[in-house]
Amino acid sequence: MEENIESAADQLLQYIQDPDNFSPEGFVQQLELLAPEVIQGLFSTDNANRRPERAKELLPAACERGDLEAVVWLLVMGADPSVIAQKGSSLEIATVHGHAEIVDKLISWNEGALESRDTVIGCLRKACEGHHRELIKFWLGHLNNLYLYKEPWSNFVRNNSPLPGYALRVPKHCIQQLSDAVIQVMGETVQHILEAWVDSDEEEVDEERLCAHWNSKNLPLFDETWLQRPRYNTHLVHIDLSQNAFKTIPEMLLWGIPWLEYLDLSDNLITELPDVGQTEPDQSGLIYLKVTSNKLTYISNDVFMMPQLQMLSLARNKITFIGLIEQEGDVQPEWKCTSLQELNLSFNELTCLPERLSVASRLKRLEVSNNHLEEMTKPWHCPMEILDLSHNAISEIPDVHVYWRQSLRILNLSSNNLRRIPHTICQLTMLENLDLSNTGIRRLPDKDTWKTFSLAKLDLSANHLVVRKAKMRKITRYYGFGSPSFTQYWEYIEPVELSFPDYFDKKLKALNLSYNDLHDVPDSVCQMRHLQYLDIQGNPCITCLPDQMAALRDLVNLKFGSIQIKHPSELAKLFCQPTERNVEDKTHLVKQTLRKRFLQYEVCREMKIIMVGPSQTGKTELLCSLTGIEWPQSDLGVNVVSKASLNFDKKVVIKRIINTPRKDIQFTIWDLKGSDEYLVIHQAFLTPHTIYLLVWDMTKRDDESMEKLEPHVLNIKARAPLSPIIAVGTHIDRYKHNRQQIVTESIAAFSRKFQDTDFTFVEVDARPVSSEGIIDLKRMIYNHATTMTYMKGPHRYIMLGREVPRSFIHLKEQLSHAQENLPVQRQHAQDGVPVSPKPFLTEAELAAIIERMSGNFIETTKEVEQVVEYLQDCGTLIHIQDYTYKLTRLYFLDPVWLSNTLVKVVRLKNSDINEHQGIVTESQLRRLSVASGFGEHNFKEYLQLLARFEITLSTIKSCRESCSLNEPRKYIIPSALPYGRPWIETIGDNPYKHKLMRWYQMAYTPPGFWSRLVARLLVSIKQQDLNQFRIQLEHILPCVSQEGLFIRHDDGEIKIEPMQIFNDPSLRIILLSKDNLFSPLGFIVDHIEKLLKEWYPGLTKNRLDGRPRVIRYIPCPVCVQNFQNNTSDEEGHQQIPKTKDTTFLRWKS
Ligand SMILES: Nc1nc2c(ncn2[C@@H]2O[C@H](COP(=O)(O)OP(=O)(O)O)[C@@H](O)[C@H]2O)c(=O)[nH]1
Ligand SMILES: [Mg+2]
Repeated sequence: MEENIESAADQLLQYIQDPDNFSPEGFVQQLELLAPEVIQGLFSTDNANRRPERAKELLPAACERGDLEAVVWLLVMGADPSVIAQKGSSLEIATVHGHAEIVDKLISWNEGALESRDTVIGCLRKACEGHHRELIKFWLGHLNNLYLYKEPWSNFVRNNSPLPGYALRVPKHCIQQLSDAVIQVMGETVQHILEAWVDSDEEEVDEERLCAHWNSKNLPLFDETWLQRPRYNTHLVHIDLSQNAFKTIPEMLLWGIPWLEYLDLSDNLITELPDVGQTEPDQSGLIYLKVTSNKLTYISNDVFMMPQLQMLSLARNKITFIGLIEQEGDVQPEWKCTSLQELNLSFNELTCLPERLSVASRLKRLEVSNNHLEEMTKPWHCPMEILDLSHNAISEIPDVHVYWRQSLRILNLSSNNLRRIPHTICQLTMLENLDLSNTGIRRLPDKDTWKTFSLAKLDLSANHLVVRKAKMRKITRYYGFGSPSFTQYWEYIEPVELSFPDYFDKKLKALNLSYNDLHDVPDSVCQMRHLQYLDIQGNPCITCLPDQMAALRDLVNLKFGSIQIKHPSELAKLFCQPTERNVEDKTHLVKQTLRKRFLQYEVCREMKIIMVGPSQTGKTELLCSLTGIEWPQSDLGVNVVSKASLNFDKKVVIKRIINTPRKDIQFTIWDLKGSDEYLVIHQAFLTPHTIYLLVWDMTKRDDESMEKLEPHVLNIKARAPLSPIIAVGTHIDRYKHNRQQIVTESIAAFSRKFQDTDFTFVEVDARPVSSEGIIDLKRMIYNHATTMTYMKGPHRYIMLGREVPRSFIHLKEQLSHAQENLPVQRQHAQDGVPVSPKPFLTEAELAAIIERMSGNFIETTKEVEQVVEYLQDCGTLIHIQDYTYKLTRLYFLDPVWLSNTLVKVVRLKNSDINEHQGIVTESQLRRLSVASGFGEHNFKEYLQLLARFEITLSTIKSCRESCSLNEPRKYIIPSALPYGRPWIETIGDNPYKHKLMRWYQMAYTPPGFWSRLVARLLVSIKQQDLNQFRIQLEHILPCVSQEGLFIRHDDGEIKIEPMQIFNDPSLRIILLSKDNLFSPLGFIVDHIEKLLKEWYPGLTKNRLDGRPRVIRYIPCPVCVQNFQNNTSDEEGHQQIPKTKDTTFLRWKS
């Protein structure tokens, strides 16, 4: 039997020690294999002697392994947890291996273990050996429990108790607090441990500066021996002893360490600071001393004798007195704290401040709040910046401004007995933050006495300030007590206002008027444009917020607490609903509501119509028919009719749209002249949010006439792609028969030509005498006018009836007023006489007009943008949004003048322009500018205006030209470039070996395409300095015309010319080179692509059949090599489509 038991023990032990056995139930399965009597024998306590030695090893082995299951079973079976095995006790083994849950289990089985100091220390040692942080804490905790309430720790330290070597190995972070117990166990080792919290100041390089972070260590008494380490000598400059349990501190700490600069003793239980004793106070090198939150009741003069001290905080003590407790005849010694910059004595029980403080001639910050001061000490000469005297009983303030006018920034006098705002405070010119809350103030000083020009924050809460509007009150007076007869009369109640100095409007950012006696929000507050924070809560009599508060546009935090606003009624809802909204949201809502009321939005029913079309199609006739006005005496570049009502009668308005009464839409109509020279300048006038009438003569349905319509359509597409276009066919009266068929045919032809453009069609007799079809046209205009939308943010709104601030309408009226003189001005401009007033405004001039308007709300750039957009939509001014040309600075008031100015350049006689190249000099343009009434000063803008519409393009002087300084700057007028091919074909042998081509097949050639392209290329070729393409600039000889560009340089030629591909008008680039010099190609292609994108976006879209409008071909260079013949018969070669819009061509060899 015994053998069986022994072998069973061996077997189990082997099982436990075998690292390969893992399963949690493994041990139990092993037990189940054994006979019950064997198991009993293994753990039986009866005959302990018979128990085999090996059985004792089982529990320690399971502990080492960390097998909780096995440990539990062994304990249940009766294994003794206190048995000491070879490697130590089970607890120690579990601890050294870090098995916390097993330690827990073992202790719950044998709680007595914790009573034994040896066990606990032994385990702590093991935990330290194993570096198990949790277990070290665990055992330290038990050690604490053991030693609580026993001998004071200091005895241990002094008794030279043996050094437990392991303590040195305790990782620093494991010990959060040094309790009595730990210190007891560790004895002098405390020194070593404390040393672990001494860091060197890394910022100092030359000299080692040590900082002792001995805060929050639960230290009860400071022991001088702690500092006796040679390393600290002259190096320990910073000691933090805050949040410990000191009741006293040794004298040497304050006075005996000359190198100590920083000492923090806050949050201890110190009742008294040691006096200087034998040493001289001068020896102290302390710069920073903090003894807040202790139990000091009195401060001796010595603390104020430290000559180096800059910061002293004694806040949150119970100090009642500073200095000697005076007996008769005693003289208080002079203080020496001349370096002191900050002194904090708040939260004490002082009744006065000693006058000796005036030696602190560098004091910047003095905090004495929450004491019992009845008066403030006399000010003295020092750069005081921050002064906190709040929560005292001060009733008088001496003349602080005499010394601190230029320095005091923050002054807190709240919760004192001032009862009025002292005059001296109003004189503090540098004051930024003034707290006068809860000081019993009833009224403000006269607004002229204030000189606090820097004040940004003012707290006047919890006073007795009154604000009330004038009103009548009904008084009922009875004739006698209990008498039924009475008289009633009205009594006038005087208004009471708060008047703040005017500069508050620009400076003040935060104002607190809460808990006063306000019945209304003061008018003066509504003027403070920069206010961000306003507190009016606790004034229950306020029931109305004035609309003028909308002027507080920076306000983000309006605190109204529980006051109930009844007026305006829109706000009442907001105030009575218990909403979850935060203050910012609420403030925003209030501001929005008030703003809407204040701005007085008005409904705008204005629209702009622009009529375009070739000349002699009947536009001007149509204008007369629509508006009922007489034929204008002079047919101008733009015929303008403002405020036309178009007389929508019942016949017109079939579909009534709610809220849009039919009659009151006001139209501004521009009839733009359509001849070629004007076509170039149309782009200046076309704006979005406009109804376009494309007028065409229905008798002219041939291709050529249709062609003429195209540039107009393309112009609209380029400038106002979303605006509706009504195609108005005129001269319908010419067809007496077959009218319907002709109309259908015309529409079909029209649709074919402009496949991707949306039109509504109408046919009319444009002459006022007949006005046939005009009603249909009016109906269409009405429908478009009432359904046109605009985008604002992410939403779409109906244009007509949109709400516009009154100030916008004001501005419009002002500007229209200025236009009354227009006919005279136009005549002057025509005659070249300086126009006055100018028919355009600069940014500054517009701003000045806006500024002059009273009560306007156009302030931010965004609002200016909005008003300009509105004015543009109404046709009051023309503004060209173009940042590249900086034209945004100009606002044109008269379309007629603008049109005349622009067309003057286009009309330049051929003799004025350099014959071949369409080039004009700067002086010529300057003359034109003056003649247009643009004025000398605005020549730059004049040039920009011309450049923006590519009426002129500036050429930069080439290298050669710039050598001669007197050479005037030149400008190209693309539309004035000569016609014809600009080169002579090379005759005879082609000297160039290499050739590269690109083709652009285009659905149509839009107006101005060629002239713009060649002008742009010409300008940039000179600008770009072709040197970068290794082309010698000196030898460049560019020739341009309306139809092409030709450059011959040293190495070869560049040609850009029109061609035909499959009947489509196309463009061809040819580069010839002796030496494979083809880099300019990329540059040319870039220009073409850019031009297409910027001016002719319609070409970048697909045709209706899905083919691209522009197809780019790259002819195969090898085939091109062999193909020496230069004719334009490109048919009959094989196409290999390559990418979506580029096709490679391979010539048939
Ligand atoms: N019979 C007829 N003549 C028209 C019609 N529209 C215009 N006209 C005539 O065509 C000429 C040119 O008209 P106008 O309005 O000056 O064309 P605009 O250059 O487009 O402004 C004038 O003599 C008109 O009388 C029309 O619908 N029917
Ligand atoms: Mg006309």
